[in-house]
Amino acid sequence: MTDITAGLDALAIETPSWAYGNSGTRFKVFAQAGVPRDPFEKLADAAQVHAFTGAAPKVALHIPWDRVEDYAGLAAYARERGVALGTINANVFQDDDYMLGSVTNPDPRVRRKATDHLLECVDIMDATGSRDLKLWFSDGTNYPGQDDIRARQERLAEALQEVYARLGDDQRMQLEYKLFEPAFYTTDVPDWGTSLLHCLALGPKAVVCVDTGHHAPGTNIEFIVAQLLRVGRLGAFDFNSRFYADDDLMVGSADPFQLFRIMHEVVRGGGLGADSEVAFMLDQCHNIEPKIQGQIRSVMNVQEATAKALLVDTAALKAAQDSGDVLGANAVLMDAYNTDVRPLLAEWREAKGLAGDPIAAYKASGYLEKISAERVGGDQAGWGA
Ligand code: LRH
Ligand code: MN
Ligand code: MN
Repeated sequence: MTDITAGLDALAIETPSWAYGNSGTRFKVFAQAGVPRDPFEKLADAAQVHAFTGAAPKVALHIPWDRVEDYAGLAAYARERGVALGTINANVFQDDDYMLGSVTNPDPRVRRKATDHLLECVDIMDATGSRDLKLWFSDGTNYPGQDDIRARQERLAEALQEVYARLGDDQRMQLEYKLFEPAFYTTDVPDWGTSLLHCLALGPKAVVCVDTGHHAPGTNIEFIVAQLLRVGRLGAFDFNSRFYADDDLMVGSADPFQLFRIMHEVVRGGGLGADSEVAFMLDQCHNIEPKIQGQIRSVMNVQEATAKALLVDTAALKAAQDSGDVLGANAVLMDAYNTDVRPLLAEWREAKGLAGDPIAAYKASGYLEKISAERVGGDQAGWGA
């Protein structure tokens, strides 16, 4: 139990500010009562997730969705509510200028504008005390011949180099990849290999972000996790679930077994613990589910997968593996996965003075009723903004 307790204590999940606002698909954004009207209210909601789970102490921002005058003030506001500001997510995908790309655009003026935004995000990190800058580029092409694939890589490398040089000693750059969408023929950072190549060229402060929804169906994500941990370049997760593509559903909802397998590799590779530098972030869009409750559920799902991974009898697993006992090794892993860890997690929470059932406690708190009455006219998600 002690190892499991220590492992769970070490698990700090970062929730995304954009999950608290209204969001939707390209077909419809469904407005919900009580959604935040500004970044401060998003932080207040994120603080509720931490208050009820004890496991979500950080909140990631997305710029410009969370643009404010005074970022140090925003960080202070977060601290007053018991949370801290985490990763700064840059946004170079929602401007008319970026139709043909941002940092890989053939037009140097557009590239300059995009790179300047990334540099501005580092200024914001200085003010908020954030360690990580997360970069995801929607850049790519839709048709063969549309642009020079290799030239786009050179432009990307140049922009990344400029931003990397601006990072402080304790700051990092996370390069997120995504197979496709919105570009459908080539994407400039489509996979972990491309991301890793750029990171290796940049230096140790550049690390890969694995968004679990950004792969081809059937991709073995835990293999990628194991590889990146081996070379010290797994910077972060953007956790979510998918049935088809980048569905952004609650993590652990579509495939809890995959989440367990990923967390098993994280534990195996030293990605969880006091000296780990892996950021565990959620990147979800709650379209039809209540926002705060959806985040609480996701945090609980990650905790459950982690507790199961921590339960793996590593000595028995190694003995079975070393002796070529295929079924025995598989059984060790499945024993852990098939354990009901909910009582153990309730105990872990109660030992911290929290309710054993965070969802029930949150629902009973009346917070949703309170914000629904107080907040009128909230509509800034990210996607709609
Ligand atoms: C892109 C992405 C990226 C963005 C977020 C809103 O699909 O995963 O992380 O910043 O969605
Ligand atoms: Mn993401
Ligand atoms: Mn995504």
